[in-house]
Amino acid sequence: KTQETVSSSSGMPSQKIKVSEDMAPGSISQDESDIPTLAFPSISTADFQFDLEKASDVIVGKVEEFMDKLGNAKLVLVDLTERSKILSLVRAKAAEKKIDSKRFFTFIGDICQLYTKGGLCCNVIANAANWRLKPGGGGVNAAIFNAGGPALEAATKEQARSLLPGNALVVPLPSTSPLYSKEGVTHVIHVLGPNMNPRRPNCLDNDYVKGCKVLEDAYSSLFKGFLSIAN
Ligand code: AR6
Repeated sequence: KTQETVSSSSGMPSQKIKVSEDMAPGSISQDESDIPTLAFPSISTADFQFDLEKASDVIVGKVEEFMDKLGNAKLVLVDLTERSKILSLVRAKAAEKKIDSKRFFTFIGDICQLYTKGGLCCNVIANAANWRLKPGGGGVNAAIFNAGGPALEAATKEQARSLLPGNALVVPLPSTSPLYSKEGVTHVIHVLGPNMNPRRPNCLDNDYVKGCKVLEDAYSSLFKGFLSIAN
């Protein structure tokens, strides 16, 4: 028996997510979790102060580029509130380009609780990281490291100690991490985007030629990383 419809938000057709009523709390239905799904936040557009119009062009452009490599895998852009400007911009531009809304859509919710609060199974989540790959610092990075617990921190350290702008790092999540056991997340992909905030390291001083290139590289690395797990 299935119930519950979670609407992604207005603009694009809403996603229907099946949640089985007789499932054990916290367990994940087989059919949904079989489909490789990457949930990602909009890289660089909050603390790193990247222009939203430009970022939305980069996101939709990169999604379009990776669409035919995806197979049955899905990409989901996530933000916390329905007032999210980046989600509206991306939805409008994706609709204009007629991007398949079953394989790319937006979703409102905490990226750390997509399954338990939103009924959306995502086996991979992306993080808008800092160059030291350290927990804290606010934003989605603090939330993901917090939810992932010490197991995520240790697994990240095993892979690398730092990240260059435009790069992504795939971290397999140990099953001891609550993100794995509660949310069904098997991998976290840390991504370092371009920074336009003068109070953060490597500020690009409004150089959007460089900035857009670095953001494009960041999404390419993220989607390639995801495909390496999905395929
Ligand atoms: N779930 C979903 N989306 C979120 C969440 C969440 N829990 N929290 C924030 N967002 P930001 P950046 C959205 O600032 O601009 C950190 O301190 C948010 O609304 O997290 O790349 C790091 O340590 C926005 O759309 O990342 C870095 O130093 C998006 O996630 C720096 O901030 C990204 O916002 C990175 O800055």
